[in-house]
Amino acid sequence: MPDTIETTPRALRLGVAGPVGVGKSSLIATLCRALADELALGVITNDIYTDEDARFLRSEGVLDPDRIRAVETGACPHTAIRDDVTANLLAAEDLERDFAPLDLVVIESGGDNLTATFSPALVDAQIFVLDVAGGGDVARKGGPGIGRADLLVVNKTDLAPHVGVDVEQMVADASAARDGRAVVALSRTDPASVAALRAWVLDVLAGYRSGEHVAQDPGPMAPHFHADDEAPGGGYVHSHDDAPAHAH
Ligand SMILES: Nc1nc2c(ncn2[C@@H]2O[C@H](COP(=O)(O)OP(=O)(O)OP(=O)(O)O)[C@@H](O)[C@H]2O)c(=O)[nH]1
Ligand SMILES: [Mg+2]
Repeated sequence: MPDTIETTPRALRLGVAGPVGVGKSSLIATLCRALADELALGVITNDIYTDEDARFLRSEGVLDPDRIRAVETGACPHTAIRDDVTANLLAAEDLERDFAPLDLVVIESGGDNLTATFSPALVDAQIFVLDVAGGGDVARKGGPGIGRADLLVVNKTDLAPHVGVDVEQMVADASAARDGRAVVALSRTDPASVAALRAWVLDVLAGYRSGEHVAQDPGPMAPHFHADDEAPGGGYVHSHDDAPAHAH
C-alpha cells in the first residue's frame, strides 16, 4: 500500500455567461475547435426548458457527443449557476469521472440579463459575453459580469459595420468599466481574435495549475423579486411572470 495518495488536480472549470443570443454556445464551439488537439475537454450547457444548446454543440461535431452534458434548470439561469449549483457540480463531476483526466470543463449559463454571474463555488474563472448587435452602449451599462468577470468578450465584431457600432470604442468603454481587466474583441470569422481567446484560456489554465489563479466572485445579482415573492420595499424590481414558481 502506498503511504501517500496520488491526487490528480481536477479540471479547470470555466463559466461562460451573458445575455440571450450573444454567442455563448458559438464561442464554446470555437474554443473546442481551437483547443481540442491539446486539451481534454468537457462541456456543460444550462437551458431553462430544453437541451437545445447541448444539441447545437453536439451537431457542430467539435467534441465526442457524450462529453457535452445538458442541465435543464427549470428556472432562471442564475438559480443554477449561483444560488444552488448542485446540478452543475454533479454534471462536472460525472464528466470528470467518465473521461478522466480532463483539463477543462466549460459551463454555459442559460442566456439571462446583465446581472447573472457564476458562483466561485462552481467555476474557477468566468467569461462574460456581449455582442456588438446588442448595441455599443451595453458596455457602459455595468453590472457584475461586465465589471468583474475574469474576461469580457465583445462578440460578433464582423457584424459591427452592419449595426453601426464602433468596436474600438465599445472595447474602450468596456475596459474603462473593468479597471483594466481583460477584454477580447471576438468574431468566429477572425482567426487572430480566436487566437487571443485561446491564449487567454491557456494562460488561466497555467495559472490555475500553478496555484496563482484565484477564483473571483464578480458579485451578486442586483436585488430583484419574482412574481411569487413579496415585493421588497423600493429598489430595482422585476418579475418573471412566465417563469415556473421558484423561491430564492
Ligand atoms: N456574425 C456572427 N454571428 C455569430 C457569431 N457568433 C455567434 N453568432 C450567431 O449568433 C446567434 C446566437 O448564437 P448562440 O451561440 O446560439 O448564442 P447564445 O448566447 O449561446 O444563445 P442562448 O444560449 O440562446 O442565450 C447564432 O445565429 C450564431 O450563429 C459571430 O462571431 N459572428
Ligand atoms: Mg447558447
